[in-house]
Formats: sequence, C-alpha cells, structure tokens
Amino acid sequence: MIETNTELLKGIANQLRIHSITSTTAAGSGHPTSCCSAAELVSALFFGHMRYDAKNPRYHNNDRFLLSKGHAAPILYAAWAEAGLFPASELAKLRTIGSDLEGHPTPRLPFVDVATGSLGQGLSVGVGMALSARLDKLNFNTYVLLGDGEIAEGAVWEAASLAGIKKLNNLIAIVDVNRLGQSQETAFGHDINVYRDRFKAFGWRVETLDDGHDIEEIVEVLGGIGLDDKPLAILAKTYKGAGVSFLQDREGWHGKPLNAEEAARAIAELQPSAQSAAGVAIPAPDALPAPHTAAPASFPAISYKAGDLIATREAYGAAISRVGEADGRVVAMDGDTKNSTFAEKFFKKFPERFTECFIAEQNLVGVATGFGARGKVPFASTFACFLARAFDQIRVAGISQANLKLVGSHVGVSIGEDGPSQMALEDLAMMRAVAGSVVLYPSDAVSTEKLVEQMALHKGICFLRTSRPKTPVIYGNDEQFPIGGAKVVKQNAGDKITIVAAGVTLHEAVKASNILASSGIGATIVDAYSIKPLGKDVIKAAAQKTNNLVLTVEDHYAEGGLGDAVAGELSSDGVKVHKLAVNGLPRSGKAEELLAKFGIDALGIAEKVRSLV
Ligand SMILES: Cc1ncc(C[n+]2csc(CCOP(=O)(O)OP(=O)(O)O)c2C)c(N)n1
Ligand SMILES: [Mg+2]
Repeated sequence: MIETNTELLKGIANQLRIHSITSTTAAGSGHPTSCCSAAELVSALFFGHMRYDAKNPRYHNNDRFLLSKGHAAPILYAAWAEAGLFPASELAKLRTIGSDLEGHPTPRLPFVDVATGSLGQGLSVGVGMALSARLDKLNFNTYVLLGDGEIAEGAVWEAASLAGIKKLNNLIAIVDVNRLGQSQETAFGHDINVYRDRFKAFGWRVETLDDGHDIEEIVEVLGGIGLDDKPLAILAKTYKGAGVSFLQDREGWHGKPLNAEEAARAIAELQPSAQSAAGVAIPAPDALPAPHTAAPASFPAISYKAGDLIATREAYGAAISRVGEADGRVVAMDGDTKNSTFAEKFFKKFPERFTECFIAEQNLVGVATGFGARGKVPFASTFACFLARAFDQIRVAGISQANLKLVGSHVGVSIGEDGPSQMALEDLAMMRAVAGSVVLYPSDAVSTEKLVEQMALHKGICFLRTSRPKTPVIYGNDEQFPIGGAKVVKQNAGDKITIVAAGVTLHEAVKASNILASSGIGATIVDAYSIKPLGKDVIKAAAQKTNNLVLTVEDHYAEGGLGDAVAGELSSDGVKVHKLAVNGLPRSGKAEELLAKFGIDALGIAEKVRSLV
C-alpha cells in the first residue's frame, strides 16, 4: 500500500465539496448536500486507494466505482476532474445540454459504466461486474457507493444476498449513512447497527465507521479489503451537507443548490483547508491480460428437419449453448426457471459461465447489465411476465445503452393451464417502449437459433419472446433472420388479405389460410419475427398486393403489441390494419381452448378474414 497523506485527502475532500457546490450553483439545480456527506469517502477511494489509470477510465483492470446514489453526480465528476481526466473548468457546464456531465451519471461519460439515479440498482450491477472479474481472472475491485435512504429498495437486498452467496470479496458496498433521505429522516436515522445486522445476515463482512468523515478511519478500513472471503460493507456515519456549517445535518436541503451568496459563504468556510489533487499518485492497476471481446466470425451449423415439433423456448436452450461455444463472451443467468426457459442447457455445458440468480428478477437484470458493462454478452432468461418486475432496471439499461439480452419464455395464453399470472401479455408493449431496444419473436426452432446469433452480434438491448407449445420447424437451416426483417411465408397471386403474425399465431395463420383457400380466399402470410425494428418494407410490399388490407394476430394484449407496431408503421402508407389479440382477462384452460376463446386460433382468424374481405 502507498503511504497515505491524511491531510492531503482531507484537503481534497473539501476541494470536491467546493466543486460540487460551485457546479450545482452554476447549474441552478442538483444535490450538493448529498455530495458533501460522501466527500471524505470519495477522496480516500479515488486518491490513494483505488487502482486505476486515470487517463484511461475504460482500462479492463481498473477498479470500478459505481455511484449507486447517482444524484451525487457532481462529486463523481469532480473526482475525475481532480484525477486529471478533464479540466475542472468543465464542471461549470454541469447539467447543460451541450455537456455530458448530466444531472445523473450516464455512460456518455467514459468513466461511467451504467446509468444510475434510479435508486437501488447499483449493487446488482456491481455483483455482475465482480462476477465478471472472477470469470476473467482480473483482480480489479468493484466499489459501490449507496445512500442510506436508497437501501430501503428491495433490489439492494436481492443483490446483497447473491453477493453473500457467491462470496464476492472483490465487491465493496459503501453506505453513506447521513441520516437523511429526500423528504425526511430515513427509517433508521443514524442507527448504523440496523444496517450492520442486515448486511451480516446476508453473508457480508461489515465495517462501521463511527465518523465517516475521519480519513484515518476510512483508510484503515479500506486497507482490510480482500482479507476475507466475503463481500465487504462499509457503513459510514456521515452528515448530509458536512463541512458547511449552515448545511450540515439540516433537513430541507436535499436536492437544492445554494444561491450565489450562500455558495460564497460555504466556499469561504471550505477554501482554507481545500487542496487540489494535482500531482497525487494514483495507484496503477496490475497489467493483466485483457479478456477476449471480439465477436466470432461464424457459428456452428444447425440441422433441423422441416416439420419437427420443437418449442421455441427449447430451441433457445440449444441456441445459447451453440452460440456460446463459438462466442466466449456469452454468459447466461436465470431466475430459477432454467429448466423451463431451457437456459439449463447452457448451464450444463458451461457451468462457470452461468449464474443462477434465484428468484430475484430485478437483480437478475442488474447482474446481466453488469456483465455487459464488462464486455460480456449476457443472456438473462425467465418467464417473460416476470421481467415486468424488473422494468425499471430494463428502462435504465436503455439509458445505459447496455449490451443486454433478455429472453422471456411462456408468453401469451398459449401457456394454458397455469393461468393468467404466468402469462406474459404485456411484454411486447413493455419491451418496445425501451430506448434503443430490439424485440424479436421467433415461431420455430430455426428462426430462434438464428435470432440468438443475431442477438449475440448486436450491441444493445434485445428481447427474445419464446413460447411454451411445440411448433413445427418451417424454415430451412440456411435461412437468415436479420434484425429488422420479416418473412413472407405464403403468398399467391390474387390474395385478398395479408395476415401478419409471429410465434404460435403464425402457425394458426397458416392453418387459417388453408381453411380459407378451400372457400377461394387467398391470404398472404407474413412472419413478423422482428417486431422492433419491424420488417416494414416486407409487410408493406405484401400489403400492397392485397389491396392494403392487413390483419395482425398476436398472443398478447391488444395494447402495444404486434398490431400496434404494424399499424404505427404502416397506417401513414395507406395500409388498413385490423387486429386480433387477447381482448380480455384469460383463465386456466388448454392452450387450444384459450387461443379459440380469444379468436386467435385458425378458426377465429378465418372467421375474421371472411368478415373483412
Ligand atoms: C427509485 C427512486 N426513488 C426515488 C427517487 C428520488 N430520490 C432521489 S434522491 C432521494 C433520497 C435519497 O436518499 P439517500 O439514499 O439517503 O441519499 P442522500 O442524498 O441522503 O445521500 C430520493 C427519494 C429516485 N431517484 N429513485
Ligand atoms: Mg441519506
């Protein structure tokens, strides 16, 4: 360990406070008091403890720092400016449209791995990063700074639980126990023992700091990192607004910038003991080999036979195992449904690359996001309906522009007897709404396999919607399924209508077209396997040949799914879109009975078409 200069770290803490106050005052908004409580913690971590290349924040073996309490962004920016990454003068641009120094951190900045600001998410991401470090045999540590109010979030404890189970001694949670939340005191105020008992119960080593502003105490505790086989929680008793007499420990100052006069008074108090970090030696990370991050040139071939009955969820298991063979970046995780989603196939083949996250979907998505932020291609699977539980994590992953692959099985009423609590009927709407997302919905084993390849190669958030019932293979093994495409499955001259479907309803639509053919009504069938981006050109070209008459059929509620996607893209081109979807609350029953009940089986489709042509 390098010699620590306590006075210097104290001075830097005050310099960080000054930056935080000055920049939020300039911005006219922000959270200066949330920065002040963490000033010594951040100073001690960034200027003598953490090992990183300050000029290359993306270096693969840098220690990672996640500001889970993202509203304290100004102090994070101040730390990196003081570390020399960019001039401190940039801090004055905080929260302005031309600057990447946003109100809460986003990965537009090279030193931010994931967006934070929606509280309670950082520790899950940290777990993913710590697991990734282990897998890659890298010795960086992951530090997560949390607020005391923040740790009321259940997702924090989902993450704490898995970190304890996995004995992640390369993960350090630092809780800034400043007693206050936003609108009032937290439930436990300064009673640090409550938090100590909780972290201990989850299998963590706990260090408490009676004075979280005492650099010597902080440095001593940081020195003990890694000496144990447990993750470490540092619970620091601090004061919100610390260092400024008229802010410290006062209610009513959360999220408020100081006015110019108040800022001047605060700075007058801090300035005499403030010190720049210029020239401070930051410990270097070990130069360990970089993990492999290149995409593979090709994937092993597949060999399905037309007509074979295979559920797309089962094909997913085969696909992830095959894709994972060629692509060492692929890791997978599941929430105790791996035998239903078929992620189990990957788990059996590559146990070291699989993380069982147990029944904790918010953490599942956070862990996957953490892996993605370290260059892995993470596939997180569970029943699609349960991903809704992690929608906020997914939404924030969109802001992070995360490389995240979500796989949701058991969609729609076609799951049958388990009933509505297990049916995903909103997932397309949810996933379509995520920034930058790709939404894929295969109907057979071949398209599933090819779409999983596409997901691995695409950088960004992808969602694969898999189904429970077995469906026949309809595509040849060499068929390609580019993201944003669609397939014309059946088309004849003189067709009266274009039916757009995906998943189980594609097969129902094909059956319906056979029924209709016997009464002389031709129907073009399009497989909309890529719902976002939609294979618009293919659908439009097909529609134009059927007098712009389109019927969409989906095993999803009518709101926000396939029908809305098609209508939204094509109505301005003069295409008339009619929708069949699950219109009403489902119940238990046989898959066929439920498809019939909601008119999305072959007979229902045929009847609807007769009413339209
Ligand atoms: C999920 C979520 N809920 C609510 C908020 C609004 N919010 C922002 S900061 C804050 C208080 C946070 O208190 P604490 O974690 O103690 O942080 P401190 O500012 O005291 O360091 C709240 C409620 C949020 N950002 N995210
Ligand atoms: Mg607090």
